[in-house]
Amino acid sequence: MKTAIVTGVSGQDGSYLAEHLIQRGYFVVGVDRRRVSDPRSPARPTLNGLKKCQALKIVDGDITDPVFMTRLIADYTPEKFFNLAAMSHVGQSFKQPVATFNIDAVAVVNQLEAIRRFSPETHYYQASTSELFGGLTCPPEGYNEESPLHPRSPYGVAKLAAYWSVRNFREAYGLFATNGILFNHESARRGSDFVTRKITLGCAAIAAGKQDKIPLGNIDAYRDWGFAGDYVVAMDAMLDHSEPDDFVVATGVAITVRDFLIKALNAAGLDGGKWEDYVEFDPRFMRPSEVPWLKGDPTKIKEVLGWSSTVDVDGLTKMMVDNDLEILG
Ligand code: F7E
Repeated sequence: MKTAIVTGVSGQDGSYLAEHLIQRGYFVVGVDRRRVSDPRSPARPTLNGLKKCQALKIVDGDITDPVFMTRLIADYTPEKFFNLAAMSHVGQSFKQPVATFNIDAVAVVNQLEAIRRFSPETHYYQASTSELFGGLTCPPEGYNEESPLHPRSPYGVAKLAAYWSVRNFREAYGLFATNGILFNHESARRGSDFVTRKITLGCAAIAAGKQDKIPLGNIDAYRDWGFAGDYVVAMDAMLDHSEPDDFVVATGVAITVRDFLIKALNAAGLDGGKWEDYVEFDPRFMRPSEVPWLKGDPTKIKEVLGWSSTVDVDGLTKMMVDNDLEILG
């Protein structure tokens, strides 16, 4: 049985990826931080679909500990290693820039070095991000693999260091190390502090009479939102490719946060035309430097790997709102 290590396994992407790999016959070693379980809410709800699955082993550990990570890599010498664990909230990264750098950059160098020394045949995937581009000068056709990089947050800066570390280990030591430059990808498993889920949960709560307004920051930002379940297929395909390379993963369509809100209100049976009635501006959700416009150009991944997204933003919004209406009654 082929083995894959997935860090961040209980997150949105990690859980979809574990399901995908197990379906493909892999034994998945999922890394998750140890946490005290709360009897009121089950631990790792994203992994409910894999309960008692023999092909998934959860290992408690912190990716910032190089001893833990080196031992894990040396013990399993996996076919594939997916680094999905991260401090992934852009706004929060301004408050914890050093922790963000340790988790999102330094830990990646440790992983690459452990792979170089103890498992050099492993195919390595780094969860890179559209935040590398910064969104100040988005070309009309969208950012591609050759676009200039200008991160605008401590998160983006750390991910940039990780991105170049991956390329450097590939060039210097010949590792099969890849960057998946993923644009925003969402689902019903998205954390409620990211804007799409905050909006879909908010719309469902308003429809159920449990909330009046959704507090939001900058609703003029454009994002290219795809479905996370699609994007994990792209990650895996990158590691099955004949050579290591970096790929943009996106839908090629960008809309504003405001337009996403309008779609979500309509999907919840409310009047999207009256969106102003359902929102209140809250400066706490503004960022010191904003990323105004992110749209990706997925031409390369389509041509080279034959991947394209299967869910558009309307389908995605409906999927998330339907889920949240069910949760909130
Ligand atoms: O913000 C604006 C916010 O936090 C989207 C991460 O997965 O994708 C994600 O980063 C936009 C921004 O995602 C609120 O200012 C307005 O312009 O959902 P978000 P993100 O920052 O784009 C990239 C690709 C990653 O790699 C990241 O890990 O929405 N916005 N009002 C708000 N955002 C939040 N979170 N909350 C608000 O109330």
